[in-house]
Amino acid sequence: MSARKPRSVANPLESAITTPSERILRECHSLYVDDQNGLVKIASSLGVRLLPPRKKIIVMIMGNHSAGKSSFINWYVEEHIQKTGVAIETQGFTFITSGRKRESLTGNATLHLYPHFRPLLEFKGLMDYLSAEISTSKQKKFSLVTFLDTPGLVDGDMIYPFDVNSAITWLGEQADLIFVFFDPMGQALCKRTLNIVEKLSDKCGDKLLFYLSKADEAGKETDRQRVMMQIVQELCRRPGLNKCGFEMPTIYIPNPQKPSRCVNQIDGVCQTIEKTINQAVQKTLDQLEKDCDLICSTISSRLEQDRAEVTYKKTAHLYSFLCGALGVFLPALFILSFIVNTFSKEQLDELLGEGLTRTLTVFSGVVMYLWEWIPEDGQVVFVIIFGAFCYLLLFLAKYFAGQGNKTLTKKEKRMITEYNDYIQDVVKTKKGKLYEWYLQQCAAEYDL
Ligand SMILES: Nc1nc2c(ncn2[C@@H]2O[C@H](COP(=O)(O)OP(=O)(O)O)[C@@H](O)[C@H]2O)c(=O)[nH]1
Ligand SMILES: [Mg+2]
Repeated sequence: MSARKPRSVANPLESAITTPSERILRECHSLYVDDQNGLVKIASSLGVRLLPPRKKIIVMIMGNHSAGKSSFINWYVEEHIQKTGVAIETQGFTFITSGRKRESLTGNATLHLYPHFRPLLEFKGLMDYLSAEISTSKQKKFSLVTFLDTPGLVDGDMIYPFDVNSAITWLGEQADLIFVFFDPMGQALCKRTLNIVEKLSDKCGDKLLFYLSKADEAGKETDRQRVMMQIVQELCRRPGLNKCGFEMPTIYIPNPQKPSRCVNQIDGVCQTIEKTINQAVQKTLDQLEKDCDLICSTISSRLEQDRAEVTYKKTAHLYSFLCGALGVFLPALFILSFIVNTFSKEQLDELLGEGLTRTLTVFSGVVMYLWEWIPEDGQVVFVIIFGAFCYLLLFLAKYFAGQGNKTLTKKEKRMITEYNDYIQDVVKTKKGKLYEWYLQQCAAEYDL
């Protein structure tokens, strides 16, 4: 029996299929989420919150009911994932993404997969209309794209089970690209679509792209031109959208059974997606650099602060020691002087020896001299004040001892220094390599 080769994650077949962009994004992501040395974990130990970068871009497709949104996604993925048809098929939001195994997820599972989208919970009633479809397809750039299919929009009496306008607007803000599909049939000028587009263009106009979908159904070239003019005019009439000069490529799903002479710019859509992926790779690498710098500067300021804290604490401890020593020494000397005074010189010589006796008698003499100098009726007051003064000294000693914030332990200091080294030596080097790789890929693409 021949032994089978063990399956490894990075088998040559898989690395041949994955594109450089995909690998760069994946490696960046793992630099953030690594269990041991992940940047998210390092940053959080320093009190800094980092979000791991996304591994894919999000393309939201919106438009009228029956504009061909779901059909476009199926065409891109080359698999019949989304139901299509003239009936209102897509009532909710569906994430369509690639994975190891074909799966359909419910709302809660979808949020688990996309934690960035947890705020969707605040849209009442939406959870029942949220789902995800995972496909094993690797067609085109699908392994780097998550499509977001949105409810078909219609005007009039249609009641949506949630606030569809705000939900689409919010999701559009999260997306990297927003495609708005207008179809040439009567529905083209749905008011609800225009209202949402107007809102989105205000907040994220740069990622908003318009397409005339199902262009093969528009009839003759002149009819298509008329439809386009009509849509563009309607768009320009909106105060929030009056930048005009809209570009509106015409696209349709190629159908070999029904060849059409109409120009199909659907490949341009794929190129737009690809361009956005490349921008995302670059953004992710730039963010990685920024996050590394943020962590390193946090570490150096933390160490700096710790050094200052240590110096401050040392001074405070010195004061504490001085006050404590005085607070004990002064009353001890005072009491000792009285005790010494009750003995005769011979008794002391015998008890303590000559040297010590001489020192003690000098001290005791000074204290007794000062004591006698105080008028008799003031002596009680003096003892009270003296006692209070010594108490104050002890109090100050305690106060200084408690001064200063917690400083870093040796272990903590070693750990954050190691983090710093790890980021400088490992992460930044890796980032440099990934960047080079990215540039090589760009160069290769232009060469072709
Ligand atoms: N002729 C033509 N029909 C299309 C095209 N795209 C979609 N359709 C048809 O239009 C109908 C609605 O499409 P669908 O994708 O469900 O639209 P959605 O409501 O926007 O998701 C379906 O019957 C599709 O077969 C296209 O490019 N050309
Ligand atoms: Mg649909």
